[in-house]
Amino acid sequence: MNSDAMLKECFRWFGPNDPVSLQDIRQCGCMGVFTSLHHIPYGELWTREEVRKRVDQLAEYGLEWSAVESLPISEAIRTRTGDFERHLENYRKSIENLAAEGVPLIIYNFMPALDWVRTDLAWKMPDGSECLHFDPARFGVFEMHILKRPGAEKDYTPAQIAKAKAMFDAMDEAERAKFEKAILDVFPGVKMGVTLDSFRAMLAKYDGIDEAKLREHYRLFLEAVVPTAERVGARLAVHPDDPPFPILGLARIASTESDFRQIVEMVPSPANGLCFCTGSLSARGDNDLTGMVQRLGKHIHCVHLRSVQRNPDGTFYEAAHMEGCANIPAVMAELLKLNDTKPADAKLPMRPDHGRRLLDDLKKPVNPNPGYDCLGRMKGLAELRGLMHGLVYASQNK
Ligand code: DNO
Repeated sequence: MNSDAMLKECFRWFGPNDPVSLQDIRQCGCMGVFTSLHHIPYGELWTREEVRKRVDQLAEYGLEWSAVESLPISEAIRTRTGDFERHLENYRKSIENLAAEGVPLIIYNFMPALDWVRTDLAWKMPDGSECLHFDPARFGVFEMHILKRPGAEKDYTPAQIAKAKAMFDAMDEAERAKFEKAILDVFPGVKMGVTLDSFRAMLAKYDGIDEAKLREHYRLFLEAVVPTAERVGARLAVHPDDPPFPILGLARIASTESDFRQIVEMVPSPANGLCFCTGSLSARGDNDLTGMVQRLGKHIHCVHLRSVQRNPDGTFYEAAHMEGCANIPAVMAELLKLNDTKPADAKLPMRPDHGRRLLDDLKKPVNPNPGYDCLGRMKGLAELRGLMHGLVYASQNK
């Protein structure tokens, strides 16, 4: 194995409004970014011109557009209602336009209603840094006592139900209102300022869409877009559910190895692949990360690296990149072996996912993109880069 086996080092970039600039990203030692055209509404067309503008903007800083994250799938497509045929046509055209401009790798997710979910975006660690945190009981307060979703109790353990009740009972009216807003505001997949009623309406769109139905919609989506992707040499990569278990009664179909197996077998094609996100996947103890790389490797198109610390009560927080429950050195060793076998035009790009908020970032205005401050990710990337160099060196000097 030589240095060609190293994953391509990238950062996520949220576009011109991202407080972390392209120059910052360049200085962190990245060769590319994962980014999206965030100004284009979900379902609408990405024209060649808009894509080229972004490619040129990145090139000014010597950066490539390593992966599109994401080319979002509209709720109409997921639920197969309203404008979904037109959105699918736009999706195909956008894939063509991206490929034509030299951007063939496209990440998306198939999570209903919401992208990733946490209950606290600024969880204080003993060293004063902050990270993202999920507490099922806290979420339960919201779901069982504020949203009052019928049947929500079924998703909780008796201990979590009791804890949620105690937390709710201890709050007065003002605290409850504050709590409701805090939870609604931390749904990163939702525009800030959503009300409880509009949130209920979002969820209602999925009434009657159980796991089997959602899988069917997903298959129909893949059948509609994968042939186009294959024809133009694009590669689609599905991001795992985050967290990888059911929430809010919504179906989950991209959480486990067997889910991913079904996804790649549903519409077999080199264009139908995976974004391997160790952070999302490691929030479940039964996901064998190294085994997944070994067994699903040929379908993996790109990588997100981070780790979470799971606790016995079901809470988890985002650990530092080399800490927590995911064995990142072991996963990295497998990823390097895998990448070594990939052709030059399909080498895996990776980005250190969510970092801690630490050092000077704590003194700056809160980043609108939780988890995406610069310094924590720079630390993560530095550790991952060192790990890759060490593993390559060790393989050459056995
Ligand atoms: C969180 C990210 C996700 C991911 C999307 C892909 O930080 O990993 O938001 O970008 O789910 O569509």
